[in-house]
Amino acid sequence: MNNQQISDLFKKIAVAYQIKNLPNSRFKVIAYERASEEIKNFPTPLEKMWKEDRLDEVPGLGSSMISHVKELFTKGKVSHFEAILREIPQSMFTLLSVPGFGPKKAYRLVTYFKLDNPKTVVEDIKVLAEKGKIASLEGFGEKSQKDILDAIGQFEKGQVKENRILLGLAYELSSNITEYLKKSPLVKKVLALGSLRRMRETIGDIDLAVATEKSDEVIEYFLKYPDQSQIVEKGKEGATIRLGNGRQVDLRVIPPRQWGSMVQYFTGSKAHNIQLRELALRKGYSLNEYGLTPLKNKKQKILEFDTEEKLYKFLGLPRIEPEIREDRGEIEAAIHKAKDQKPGLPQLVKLSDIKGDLHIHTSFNIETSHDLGSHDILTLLKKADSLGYEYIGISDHNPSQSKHSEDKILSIMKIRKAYYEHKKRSNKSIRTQLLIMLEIDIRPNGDLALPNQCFEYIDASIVSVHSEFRMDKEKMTDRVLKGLSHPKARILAHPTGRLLTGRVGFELNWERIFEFCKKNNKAIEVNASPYRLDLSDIMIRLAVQNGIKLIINTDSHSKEEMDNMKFGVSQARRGWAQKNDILNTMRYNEFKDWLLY
Ligand code: DGT
Ligand code: CA
Ligand code: CA
Ligand code: ZN
Repeated sequence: MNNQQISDLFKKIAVAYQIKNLPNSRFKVIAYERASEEIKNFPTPLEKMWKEDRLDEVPGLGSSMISHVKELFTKGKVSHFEAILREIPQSMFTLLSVPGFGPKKAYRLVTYFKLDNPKTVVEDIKVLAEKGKIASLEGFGEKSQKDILDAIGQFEKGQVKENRILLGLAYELSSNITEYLKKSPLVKKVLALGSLRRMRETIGDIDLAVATEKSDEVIEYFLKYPDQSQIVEKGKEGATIRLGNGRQVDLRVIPPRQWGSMVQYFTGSKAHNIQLRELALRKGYSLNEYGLTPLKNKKQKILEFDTEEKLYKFLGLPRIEPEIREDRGEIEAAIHKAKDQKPGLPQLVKLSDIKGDLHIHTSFNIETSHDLGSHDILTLLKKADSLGYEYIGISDHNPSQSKHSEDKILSIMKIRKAYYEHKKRSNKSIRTQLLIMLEIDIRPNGDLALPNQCFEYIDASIVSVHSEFRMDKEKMTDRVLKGLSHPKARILAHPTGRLLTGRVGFELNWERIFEFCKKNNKAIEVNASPYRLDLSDIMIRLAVQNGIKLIINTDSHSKEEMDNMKFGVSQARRGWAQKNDILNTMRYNEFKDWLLY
């Protein structure tokens, strides 16, 4: 079984617990849903982890789950799972892939109407709804019967509930394949396309293109990729495989002279391509992956483009950066630019513009109620130096208030400052400057979780919400603004608290937040962790339009995570952010002036 299949199985178990509704079901549901997400996003096949006796390294797997997974690999099934699933009709799981159907609704319908054929269940429900039989069911009604028919209509057009992985994982998987492909001397160029090139926060499948004159050989070589677990499709111009973890990879091969058209087409987005096709039609061509085909003069040959620049130029546009090819106004902006009118396309911020990272956790134990980092200050400073950063901010979580007296916290904070300063002085070869910061919880009443006399021992602070997410929007806004109003609170970190693996995050009144930040010179974080990417691209765009200053931070808990900066920068680019929207593109002296303001 590959990771995708195990993830699906775990999701089924979560659903089964939800339906059973036993006293402790609620916790099981949450635990299995979380594990299902983690497994789906885990880069290594669980079977390999099992063989190496490393299942305990898979996040979200508790000890009982580990024993179930072991049983799965040794016996091919799990008796505990079979017992749970026994009373649940398989047909309801089919129904769950239709948008708009949750476990309770699906279970109610299949049991009430005794629909136990997974192959016909969707059609059966449709017929019942058309006959008006569902509306009369208690708790359903006309409206919900119509919604069901609409949802099935969409399902029949091919829309299923989304099954996507995090950008961070897709990036890693695709880098490995790219590296493999580059080893073949026949491969001239390799590029990841689709949503991955556009750096969307989640990815459906991985698309890759190779430029070569020897397509057959390259396709054969691709099919021998060591982590290939299944060949889904093989043709003259490409192939599709499945990886060990179940994820699908589409490869296209193309001669270099058509490279530009091919990568443009499969970078998408679909919506962007549709707009571009309109422009082509107006010039008398149809746009496809091979080039521009003349509409009238059929004898005229197809126009080929070896670079994207040339293709865009032919259509009267400058090349548009992949991250903003979403049909969110980029083509209009590019046309304006071409006519030399404002506003044109933005000069998007680049990874190389970043001069520092202000949200990094160390292993120095200040007894917080959250997690520590796994590396010490010197290791992190060296890593920062190797990234070419002029400065970093160490933002450990504040010491736990429930476990310590104020005096104790004060003494911890003094020791911490002295320790960091000593360590920094001890290694003169590190050029990166150190800012001693702290990530402070904003408590439900808006107070910061640090006694006031302790602020003397930090340069500045990041503030963030880590508890009590379920609050009324305006109350949550009051809470955040009160926390941010402390003079040393400079940055609001992971502003919505969302997790891309399933936590929606809380709502804020953004008009009030933006107004406050502008008036009081505060910054909002773009958290680069692939699990968060918070703010989202759309919110970044809104912040930029409102003139809000942003900071891109990795929220690293290890030196390796400091490489996640690229994911934050890509989201900022997707939000049309330019260099001067991002504070940590400033040189050290300028940044320090802002921070210590
Ligand atoms: P994903 O895989 O769901 O994360 O999203 P994408 O954008 O990678 O979509 P995918 O893999 O279905 O297709 C890759 C690109 O190929 C897509 O962004 C645009 C292009 N493409 C695919 N199908 C069509 C189509 O029917 N019309 C047009 N114009 N472009 C298409
Ligand atoms: Ca794709
Ligand atoms: Ca694809
Ligand atoms: Zn943090």
